[in-house]
Amino acid sequence: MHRVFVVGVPIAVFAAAQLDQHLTPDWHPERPGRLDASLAGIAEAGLGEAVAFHEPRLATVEELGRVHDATYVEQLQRFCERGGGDLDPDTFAAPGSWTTGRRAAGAVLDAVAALRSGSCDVAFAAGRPPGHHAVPDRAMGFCLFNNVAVGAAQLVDEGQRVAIVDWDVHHGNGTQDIFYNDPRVLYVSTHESPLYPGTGRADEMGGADAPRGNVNLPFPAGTRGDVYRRVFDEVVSPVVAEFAPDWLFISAGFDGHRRDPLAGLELTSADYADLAVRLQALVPARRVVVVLEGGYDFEALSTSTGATLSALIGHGYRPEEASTGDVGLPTVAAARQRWDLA
Ligand code: OKP
Ligand code: ZN
Repeated sequence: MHRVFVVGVPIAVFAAAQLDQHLTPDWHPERPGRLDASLAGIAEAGLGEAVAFHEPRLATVEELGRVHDATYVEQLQRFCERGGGDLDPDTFAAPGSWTTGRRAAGAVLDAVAALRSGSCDVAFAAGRPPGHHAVPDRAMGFCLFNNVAVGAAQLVDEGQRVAIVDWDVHHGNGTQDIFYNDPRVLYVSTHESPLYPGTGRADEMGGADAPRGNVNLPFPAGTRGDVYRRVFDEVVSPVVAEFAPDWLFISAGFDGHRRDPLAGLELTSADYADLAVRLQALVPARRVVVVLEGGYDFEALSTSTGATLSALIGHGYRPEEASTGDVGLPTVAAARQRWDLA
């Protein structure tokens, strides 16, 4: 098939060396080097020619204010300016975290703008720290600002319908909270359970104004790609299709990979590629924004980033095989019932 690109290249990546100014303690899994590992996977996938790299801008205080309380944003700025420190037992702010955090959110806004202008087919916002645990008034679980929510909120303010599919191994409690009662945003999370942060029960299906707007799919440790493909085919795809979003954000953490040290799912990079293709089919062309969340094994970050982006532009880079197995199958059956898809 012949494809025409008006201007630019298939993949726009928003990432920058400055994102490593969010310095974390030596032992911390969310560390500088994660982005290099993720981006290295793009080269290993042979996508060099297909990718343009851009330095992301800083989200403004006003843009952050679409999802965060003004007092929290101000407090975080002052905390960083005074040298930073612990925000909770595993969330840190360094002096550079104020700009780094705003840049990670800005990367999502830039990604949306690039897709809109037609300068790319797929956009990847490769920021750190991740964002999906951050709630309106507080940092949490390595996250300072809810990057994906900042991007979604901007589109919602413009009247667009947005689906956020969060395949990070952890439940995105912050994203869920922010949009729980918002009928213009569908939030779907596959996650390992039990696991940090302990939220994400299947019976949380949306607030009074958005009664089918929140889909939680908790899976046991040991779940593999076959079961994820099934739940995407049998639950995620029909529910997202029914919602009919204009845009789809992937909260793309790669910590469900079998190599990841923080969790127990057993996905491979090829599994992520398969999931990405399924999601891309649910929105018009040039409306998929891939947002990096977690992922703490460098090799898994590389292969999974490469395989995911490759799949989204129709290349077949699969450095590992898809994984198979039945663990977690009951979650799929239960979700089909719950969502009237039986
Ligand atoms: C961030 B993201 C128990 C361990 C807490 C926090 C994990 C945050 C993951 N104190 N671990 O979703 O990848
Ligand atoms: Zn995670």
